Amino acid sequence: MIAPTSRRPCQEVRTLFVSDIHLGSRHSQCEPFVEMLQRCRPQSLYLVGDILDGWRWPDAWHWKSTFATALRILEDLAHSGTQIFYTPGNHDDFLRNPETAEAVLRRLPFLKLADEFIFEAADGRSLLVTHGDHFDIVEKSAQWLSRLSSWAYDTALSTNWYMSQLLSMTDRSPYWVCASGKRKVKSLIRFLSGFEASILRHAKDMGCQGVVCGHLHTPAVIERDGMTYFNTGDWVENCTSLVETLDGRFEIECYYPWTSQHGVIRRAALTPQPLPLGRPDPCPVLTLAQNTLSILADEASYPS
Ligand SMILES: [Mn+2]
Repeated sequence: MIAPTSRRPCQEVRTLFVSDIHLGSRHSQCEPFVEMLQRCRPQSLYLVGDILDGWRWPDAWHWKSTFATALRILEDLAHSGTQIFYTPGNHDDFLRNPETAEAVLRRLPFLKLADEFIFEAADGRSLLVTHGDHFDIVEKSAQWLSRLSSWAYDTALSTNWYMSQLLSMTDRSPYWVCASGKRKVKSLIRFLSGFEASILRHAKDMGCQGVVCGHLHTPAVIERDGMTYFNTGDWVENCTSLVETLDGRFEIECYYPWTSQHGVIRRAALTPQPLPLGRPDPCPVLTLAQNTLSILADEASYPS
């Protein structure tokens, strides 16, 4: 189960997986992301899509200086030996264009770019690493709807943020309403797409025993039919990453900045829980966000 763990100044880990940072969007939580990167020394780093938000380009493009800091830290990590893999998502799918990819790789030659990677875990399992939008039926069959909902989501994030400022709610996430709204929308997508089932089926076809993805913005670990589904969460609402420790354990870490003690980083570990047998599709996801929020609620009067 979930349990807060102590802060460590700089943690060496075997592998770090992050997704959905949405650099270029005004709602990207880049500061806690940079803080997390500075505290983590991974042997391998997987950028699991929607790292850059090309959909904001050019009109709504919002570049903060911390974005450049994040890129510089990635460069430093690469120079000190971290292998960096990047699988694009739907918001940075311009990287799926070979010419654009080539131009980006000229600037950032340390990146290994591919649509999917097969990752060998320390415990011997093979995990497929991919963003996940290929398994989102709305994204695949009605991209206009996906873009419309992305615009509506962005507007809702802004409204939520301004409301928080107006009401001086400095001790809670400025996106607390959106987090629950987005969960409902993404639950619908999961329901319509059979998201976890279809992505795990694909991973199995690829000879893997599990998958690491993003896209839904909901951190999760699911054990199902001998397969494991990891979702790294996001850096808009949840500020989560998936970590494989040096001794081969998988943990979802939360670097949640909105507590009454500003700047304090919370960290939490989640152990995969087997689902009860006979659950219909779609299965309920064990979400870190809800558990984390309840922990933070105890400590920092976070809204339930
Ligand atoms: Mn996505």
